Amino acid sequence: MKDVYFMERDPYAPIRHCYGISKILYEGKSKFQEIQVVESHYFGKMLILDGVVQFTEKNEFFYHEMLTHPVMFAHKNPQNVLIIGGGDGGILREVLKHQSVKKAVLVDIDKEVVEVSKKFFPTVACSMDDPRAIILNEDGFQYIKDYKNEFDVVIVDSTDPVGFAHVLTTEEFFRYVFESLKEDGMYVGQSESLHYHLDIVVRFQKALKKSFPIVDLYTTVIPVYAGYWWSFSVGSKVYNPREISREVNIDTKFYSDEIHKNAFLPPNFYQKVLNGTFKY
Ligand code: AG3
Repeated sequence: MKDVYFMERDPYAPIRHCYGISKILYEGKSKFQEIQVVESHYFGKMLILDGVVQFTEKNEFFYHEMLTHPVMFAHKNPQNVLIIGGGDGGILREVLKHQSVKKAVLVDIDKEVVEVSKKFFPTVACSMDDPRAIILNEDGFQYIKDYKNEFDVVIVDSTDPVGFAHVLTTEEFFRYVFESLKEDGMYVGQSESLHYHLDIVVRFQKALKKSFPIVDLYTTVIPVYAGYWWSFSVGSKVYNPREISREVNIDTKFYSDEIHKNAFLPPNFYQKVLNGTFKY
């Protein structure tokens, strides 16, 4: 395979990313989506769902650490954590680094993502056998409806909000998330690119504000996601997501207390972008 490229099509924006690859390691179709694993020259193995790169071996830790730790460290004592999506296990690995965690439930609709990740990405799916982890293959939207006042933190690690993942960005879903959280609970979800998907980010934030008294947004650089500059949306009942409430005492590659503080956008810019007075 000389000069062979995998081309990713962004589901919304007229953007194409191309990656030189040496091998297709797996191609399959689950009940929900197409699953591919390819070996790329620069980023190592990549997991691709419905044609969109989810993570790469080389830099998955940026996303997994940044979706997990800001909220986990803003919360004073996260013990019971729910992960919706995230069937590859990357978020679970990061959540279980926190000693306060007694139970982490991972609910991913697609069992095949879990199986493929265990086979091809052992360093990502490495915590599935932890005694504190419960792995369920169910619909997260239906699952969360049955829980009230149960979780300290809910993390949604979903694919782009098209197709079956769209429901995880609706006002109705955020109401269920709010109700499933304890009185000081926090929610975080990946909320797309501030460059190419600004309308989604704005819609996401507005929907969260309908349920949560504290809503914020932070970003980090992810070179394999369209726009590179990726956003994460937080809903909180009590804690200020910008403030770290415990010592950062876990082993991370990227996340630190300084990164945490700098990840949140200065209010001026952030408010203008989200209320539409700063357009670019
Ligand atoms: N889930 C979010 C990937 C979003 C990529 N979207 C895009 N490039 N348009 C990643 C799952 C990793 N556990």
